[in-house]
Parts: sequence; structure tokens; C-alpha cells
Amino acid sequence: MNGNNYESAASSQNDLMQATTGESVDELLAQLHAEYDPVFSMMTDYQCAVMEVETKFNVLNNRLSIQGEHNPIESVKSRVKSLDSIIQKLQKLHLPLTIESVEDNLKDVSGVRVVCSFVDDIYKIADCFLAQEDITLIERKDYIRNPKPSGYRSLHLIVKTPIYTENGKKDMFVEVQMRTIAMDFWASLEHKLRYKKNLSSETLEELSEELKACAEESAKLDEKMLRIRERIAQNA
Ligand code: 0O2
Repeated sequence: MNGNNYESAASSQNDLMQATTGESVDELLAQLHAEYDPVFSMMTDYQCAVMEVETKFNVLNNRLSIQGEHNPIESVKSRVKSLDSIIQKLQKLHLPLTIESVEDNLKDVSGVRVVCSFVDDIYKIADCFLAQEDITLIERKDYIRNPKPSGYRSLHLIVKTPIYTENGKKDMFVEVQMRTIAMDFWASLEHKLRYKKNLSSETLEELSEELKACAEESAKLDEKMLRIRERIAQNA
């Protein structure tokens, strides 16, 4: 059995059945540790990467709030992709089901979502974050200036950042999604609606058009709020 191969999960269940009917429990535990510890270790590394990046944004928020009048960041949320989603993505991409394959090919296992008050805060904070010496930009997708056909808007950054484990330094990929409150509101609702699968293709098409119109309205709202802030700053 290959400790790096998720396919071993099914056969371990069979092993458990055998162990309860005679085989030594110690042997079974040793086998389970050998198979699952590398997977737990990988998931913990991704959790650590998320914690490092989350802290960087919280620090930036505190620093920038003492210079301006508001906290530019509304919230920082994070998630590590579930093992199920990781395996599904590897299968979809016809990639081997191994830890090495996850670490080499999947760049969005660690995800951090930064919700900002205003659109210009997004670019300012992104610049400050990318200027840090332990952050390496791998890929930048600006879906604010170039929204997706669905209407989706956000700034996506794939970065590499080190974590320091008991075995030394390890570089990790992290996907950062930066958006305003309006963009986040739209994306959350659209995400929920996309999973309503029992709609006819005609209704789905109609709703997609409506959602796109909502995205355009929400972009206008972001622009208006930014102009109001600029007027307040000029008058202050
Ligand atoms: P989850 O659960 O949010 O992680 P890939 O990441 O490989 O699938 P691609 O094109 O490289 O594809 O990535 P993309 O489209 O730049 O960014 C993917 C992520 O952005 C998605 O992650 C969503 O979180 C978000 N996203 C992209 N397009 C849309 C959209 O039209 N609507 C909404 N609501 N979110 C979107 P996942 O993996 O789909 O899901």
C-alpha cells in the first residue's frame, strides 16, 4: 500500500474488519498511522499556510486603520479544501491521487477571502501584501477590471509563502480572493443558486441573465460608494 495514495482508504476498512476478527490491534494502528499520517500532515500544512496569510491581512488592517479613518478590511475568512474536493479535482484533471500531485498541481487548497469596504482598498491592500518579502506572486487574475461572463467580480492572487514546520521551511501555495462587500454578497448568493439543479435549462438561462444584471447593479453601487467617500474626504 502506498501511504501517499488516497485509494488505500477503502482497503483499510477491510483491514479493520479483519483486525476485529483476530489480527492484532497494534498492527492495525501502526498500519493506519503509516497510511493516514502523511495525509493529516499535508492538511495541517495547508491549515498553517492559511493561518500565516490570514495574520498578514489582519496585521495590514490594523496598520492601515491607524493611518486612515476606517478599517479597510471588513473580514478575513479562510478555508482548506476538503479531502473529498481535493480528490474530485485531481480526478477531474486526470492527475495522480498522491500527496506530491496535490502539492505540485493544486494551487487553491489553502484559500483566504478578504472582504474590503471599497474597491480602491482592494488594490492598496493587495500591493502591500505582495510587497512582503516572503510572498511570491505566482498568478494574478483581475476579475474586477475583467469580470467573468457570469458577472463574478473579485481579485484573485495565487501566491507562494513559507511555513516553518518541525522539519524546516516549506513553501506553500495559497489562493487569495479579494472583493468588496457587494461583490461578496453577489458571489455568495450566486454560488447558492448555481447548486439548485432541478431548474429547466430555459429558467437557468433566464436567471443567469438576471444574476448578471444584478452583478452590474452591484458594481455601480460600489462606484457610487467610492465617490461618496471621496466627496467626504475632500470636505473633511
Ligand atoms: P470554492 O468552493 O469557492 O473553492 P479552478 O480554480 O481550477 O477551478 P480557475 O478558472 O483557475 O479554475 O479558477 P477561477 O475561476 O479563477 O477561480 C475559482 C474560484 O473563484 C471558485 O472556486 C470560486 O470560489 C470563485 N469563482 C469563480 N467564478 C465564480 C462565479 O462565477 N461565481 C461564484 N460565486 N464564484 C466564482 P471553486 O473551486 O469553484 O469553489
